[in-house]
Amino acid sequence: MKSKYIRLLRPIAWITFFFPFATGFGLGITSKSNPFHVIFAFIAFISWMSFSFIVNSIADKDVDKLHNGRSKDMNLANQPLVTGEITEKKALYIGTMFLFSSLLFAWLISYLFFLLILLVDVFGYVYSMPPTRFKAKPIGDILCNALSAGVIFIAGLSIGGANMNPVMILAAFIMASIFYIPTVVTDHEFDKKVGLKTSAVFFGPKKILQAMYPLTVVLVIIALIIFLTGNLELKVVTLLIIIYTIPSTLAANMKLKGERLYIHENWILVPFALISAAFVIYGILKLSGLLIISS
Ligand code: GPP
Ligand code: MG
Repeated sequence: MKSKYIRLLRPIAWITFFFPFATGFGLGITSKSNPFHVIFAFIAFISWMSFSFIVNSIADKDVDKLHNGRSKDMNLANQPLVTGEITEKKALYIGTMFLFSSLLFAWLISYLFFLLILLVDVFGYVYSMPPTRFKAKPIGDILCNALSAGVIFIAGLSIGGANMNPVMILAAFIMASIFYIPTVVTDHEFDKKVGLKTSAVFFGPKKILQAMYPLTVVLVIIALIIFLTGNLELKVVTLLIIIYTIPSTLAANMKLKGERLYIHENWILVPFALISAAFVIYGILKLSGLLIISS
């Protein structure tokens, strides 16, 4: 089994948020950007994710012990807080360190980056912890995740500061809402069993998956606006968004049999990881001056 710290932090599950962050980084960076800011930003991102997932494992301890391993990056029943390998007090201590680390490194970049990281830290906390615990509130779960993805996309963009396009930011938020839906549906069976009133439990898997259709229509309209008005980089990105989102929405809706969505988590994690890696490489090439994009 993986180390207890890896099971506490769940880095594989970060991919869903790394995707908007890496995309923002790749689009926002220029050859004039400060390489140290890039390093600090990645440390701030890792610290934010670590903080959010530690808070989540503390808040979910009593439900995670009932998990059967289905449709997740790991069997949550093996979390070190459930098995007793890490105490809640120690987890809280490590979590607090990561919170400070996220804010410290963000502060070293810019005032805006600091505010954005502070905001996603707050989202990470209110998503999992009572009294808000938005993860167990219909719509609250989707909004909290989509807003976090939107804000971390802005943070990624802001490292270099190029392409800070409000319409593109809106597209990122809507795309995150769309892709969060299948993940909450694959969790439906377990969440219902343990009494978590997520959007999928409240509205039912079929209805919530169908909500992907109007959201995809709105996203395509926004993407077309960006395509017609934006620079070459944004044109390519919006084309990719359209090519990727339409089949995903159709496939997710087709793969529901009864109340169970037959989608393996890798169906989202692998493409997200590959696209993120491509944007990180693209960003590094731009930063190093090897790739010059004229806008
Ligand atoms: C997993 O949530 C935890 C996160 C997505 C971190 C939250 C961070 C935000 C900034 C919103 P979960 O408890 O719903 O899923 P799982 O059952 O996989 O732990
Ligand atoms: Mg959890």
